[in-house]
Amino acid sequence: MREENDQAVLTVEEVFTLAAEALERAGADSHNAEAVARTVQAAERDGCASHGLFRVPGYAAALKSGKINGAARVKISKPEGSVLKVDGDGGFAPPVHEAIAEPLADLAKRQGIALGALTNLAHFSALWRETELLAAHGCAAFACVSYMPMVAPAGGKERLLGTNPISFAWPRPDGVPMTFDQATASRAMGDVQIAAREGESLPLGVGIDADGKDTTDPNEVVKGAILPFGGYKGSAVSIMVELLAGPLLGETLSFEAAESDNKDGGPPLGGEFILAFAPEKTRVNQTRAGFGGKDGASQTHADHSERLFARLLAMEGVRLPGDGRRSRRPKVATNGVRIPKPLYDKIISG
Ligand code: NDP
Ligand code: PYC
Repeated sequence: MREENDQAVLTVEEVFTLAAEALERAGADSHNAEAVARTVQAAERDGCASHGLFRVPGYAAALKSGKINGAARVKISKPEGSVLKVDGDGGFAPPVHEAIAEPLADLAKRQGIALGALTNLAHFSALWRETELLAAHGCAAFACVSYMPMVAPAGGKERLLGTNPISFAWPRPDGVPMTFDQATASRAMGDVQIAAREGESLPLGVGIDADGKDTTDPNEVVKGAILPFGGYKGSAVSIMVELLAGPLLGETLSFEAAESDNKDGGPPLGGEFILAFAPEKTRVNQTRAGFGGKDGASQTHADHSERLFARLLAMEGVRLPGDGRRSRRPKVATNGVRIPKPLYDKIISG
């Protein structure tokens, strides 16, 4: 680590070590600490400041308060039809994601589609890691998770919904999936908190203050609520996430998670909904003309989807989601990962 202008500058390798050691000091065993550190490292490698080292103090607080089991071992039940029930043993989500990718993909390849019904885990990271782990096994994947109330539903003035992210990954022949991963709020809370830390203002329409009035001040939004993305449409998607990650799995809604949380600043325990699809099982073998193939010639799902990606990329100004994140890697590798020195000190001092 070197210091520059009140920032700590780290290599991507140092990010892993910093995170893993902090989590072990806070009480996690190496299995859990290293899995979380891989997720933190991947976020920083891709320039996702809101879900990298920024989250380590929260992870550590949840370990120290005893809310999270730092020695958790994922329990994967025998599949029931297309459902794979997974108990996170009260631990963090990343070790669960690493453990289930292969069995969930295998189940999808047998059944066409498989639901990873994840319960009793704490999610505090970006979701693209779990959908991309499944894409690496040849599956398309969708994941969503709720959190604690931070978002006012459309028409409302008070927080009720989580920032409730959704991620989708589609495997591609070159091994680099098309992935999107986005909060269903107009901003992730992490980005609102970082804007507050940096003294920046937010665009109008991102959030409201505690009195329900529009504000551009992130400190006021932290006390009030973020608005859903796209008005009532985003609000509807966020409600769907609450239902899929909560009642569908027998897990908490965001407001219930907050009611039982000990408010240590770390993530609450809850559920995560992950669907894996095996396109080779779900697709009709399409040999008709009109889908880009020659009449009578078969076409795979991969050939077919590449037609869409080629059309998209042929348009000026269009890029695929996920490519922005990957394009940041060389710059991060050259310039290093930069975090405020007070955040570094907080991570080191535990
Ligand atoms: P962003 O708004 O930064 O990005 C959303 C998606 O849009 C990304 O897939 C991004 O791809 C894509 N995108 C952005 N710009 C373009 C463009 N010009 N063309 C095509 N695609 C584009 O994400 P959010 O701020 O909503 O969320 C940030 C992170 O916070 C997510 O990783 C999310 O999982 C995490 N989060 C986690 C929560 C939790 O409870 N664990 C809660 C809320 C959020 P690219 O990355 O390539 O730019
Ligand atoms: O940035 O909104 C957020 C968030 C909540 C939980 C993890 N990240």
